[in-house]
Amino acid sequence: MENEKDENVEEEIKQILPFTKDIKILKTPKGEGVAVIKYSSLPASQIAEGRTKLIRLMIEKGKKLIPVFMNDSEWKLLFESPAGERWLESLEPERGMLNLIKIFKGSKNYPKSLRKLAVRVIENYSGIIESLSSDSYLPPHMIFEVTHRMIDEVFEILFAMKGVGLSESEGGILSFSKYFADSKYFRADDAFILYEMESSFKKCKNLFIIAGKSDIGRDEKYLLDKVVDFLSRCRKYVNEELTTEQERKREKNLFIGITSGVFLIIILLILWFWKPWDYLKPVNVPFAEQKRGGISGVYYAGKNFEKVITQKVDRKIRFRTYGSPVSGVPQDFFSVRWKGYIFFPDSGVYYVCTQSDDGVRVELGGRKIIEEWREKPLTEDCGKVRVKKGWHSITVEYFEAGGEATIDLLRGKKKSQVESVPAYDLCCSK
Ligand SMILES: [Ca+2]
Repeated sequence: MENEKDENVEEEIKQILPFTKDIKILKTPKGEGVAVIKYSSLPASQIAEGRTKLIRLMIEKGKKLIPVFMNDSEWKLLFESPAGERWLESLEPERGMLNLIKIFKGSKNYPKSLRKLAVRVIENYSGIIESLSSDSYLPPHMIFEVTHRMIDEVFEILFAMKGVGLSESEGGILSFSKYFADSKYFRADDAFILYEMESSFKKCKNLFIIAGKSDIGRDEKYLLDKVVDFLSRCRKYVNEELTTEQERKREKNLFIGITSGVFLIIILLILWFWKPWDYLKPVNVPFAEQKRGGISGVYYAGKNFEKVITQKVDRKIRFRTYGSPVSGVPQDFFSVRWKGYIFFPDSGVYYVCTQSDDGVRVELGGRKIIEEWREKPLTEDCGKVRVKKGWHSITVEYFEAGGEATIDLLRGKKKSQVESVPAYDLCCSK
């Protein structure tokens, strides 16, 4: 007989909620029921709408059946895991409502499943109350009747978490402050919500009987808001209370891991852009201060330093000629090697460039920065360097094949603003 009735209810639920994949009706000790409804992924608004319709139908038919919605994984957890089995057992009349909290509190194996179920139940209730309070179709006393029942159940959950049944606790609901007053989530007067609910129910029901209808007034609206606020605090409390030390530790470690990972990435990014290892360090040449003003160059016959012709100090590494740059050097097929020091007045990024016809190569601080050792028309070639302020060793090699012979050593902080390196920043003259 009972089963037959349940089947009818299941059919009705399926008609109202076409997205339902499965239904199980669970009886509670008070002879009421929870309809656990498995749903497909659907927008929250559609679920809320379906839920409102369903509750309305249940109330109209005088059935005290609270719908609880669960997705596939929650459904699986509830009906296919040992954790779920015990939850279902706890709904048996002789076991007491939601004793599950007590059962799981002692078991270290399912803290997460328990927490999820308890939080889910409270969230569902909260959603139901919110949709009921905006439903002008239902008489308020019916809304308060359902809300009262759900709040009652939530108190059962809270008390069960303290290891006591609400009905067996001394003082019943009045002992609420004894157990929960020290929690940051609750106030001593939270327990009075039940009484307020009761008196609102009576008031609205009397009005309904006398006038044939009643509306939700400002007081009732305020009470329902208060209930939703209370449920939100309950959810936080349950979530925190049922998180084990181990889980907290794991979360903390994860947080530390992520934070230090992010920190490391930031450090790496800073290093990547700053490149401190990339800076050329200056050389210690104390004589350079007195001997600055030019750089020594050796001039050769032949494109590849075949025969020394002369050595002299040039004020700049710079000439442009169709003839011989220095007397005795042939006008074509010669080469020059300047070797000495160059001064950088600031630390930072510099462009060191040559304008040359023909080939050129430049070594700065032992690092090759320009290598264009080939016959070519006049072109500018640059190397980008990071230097520390001070003197740095430099070697500039150049050759001329035929025609025009040009070399100029330039420097600047921007590539578009390089200028010939002045004699003052070259070393060494005699
Ligand atoms: Ca040439």
